[in-house]
Amino acid sequence: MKLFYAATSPYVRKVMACAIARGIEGRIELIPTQPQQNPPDLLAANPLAKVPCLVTDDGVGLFDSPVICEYLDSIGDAMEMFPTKPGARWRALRLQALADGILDAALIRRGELPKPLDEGRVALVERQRAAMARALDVLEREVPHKTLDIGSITVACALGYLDFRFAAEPWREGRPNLAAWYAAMLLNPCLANTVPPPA
Ligand SMILES: N[C@@H](CCC(=O)N[C@@H](CS)C(=O)NCC(=O)O)C(=O)O
Repeated sequence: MKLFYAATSPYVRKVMACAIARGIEGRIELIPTQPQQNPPDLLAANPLAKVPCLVTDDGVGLFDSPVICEYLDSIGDAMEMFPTKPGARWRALRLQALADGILDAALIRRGELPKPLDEGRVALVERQRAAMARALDVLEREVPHKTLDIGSITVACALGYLDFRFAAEPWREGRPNLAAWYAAMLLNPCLANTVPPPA
């Protein structure tokens, strides 16, 4: 398998954390990629020109991160990242969606940074900021489970991204339960070994 990869992408981190948790990271060849430059081999595998994109041994290009992570769950026989029992499954998928939503909002905000902040952009940035804050408040009230699965891994990757790119907005303030949960989660090798490089 080949993974179009950018070291700073939180979605790539999700994929690598799942691969490590399942003990199959050695089967993935990493292809460093700058998606904004539209490299032809990435476009051939993912017309959306985004990372992560996994090319299976059969040559199928898979995207986006939820699909790739679920595919990795079908390989090998280690602990599943996508629980099958309904209660645990919906809990994990809901958390994944919430944390992916934090990341999506954070990336929109970063994309707006270099542009002149006219009224429309101020409103857009504020809407994304508020969505992130509300989602973090939900996580503080409903602290995730400590078991490793796609839900807890995605939340940890989202919080790590906030530390990496939004250090000026300390999410731990007023959220002691979530902060303690995150510190404990970072002891897992799949998260400890995928921390983003220094900004
Ligand atoms: N929903 C996608 C998001 C992927 C994504 O936005 N990746 C960013 C890097 S963090 C990217 O490749 N951006 C390139 C672009 O939008 O041109 C996923 O979960 O994989």
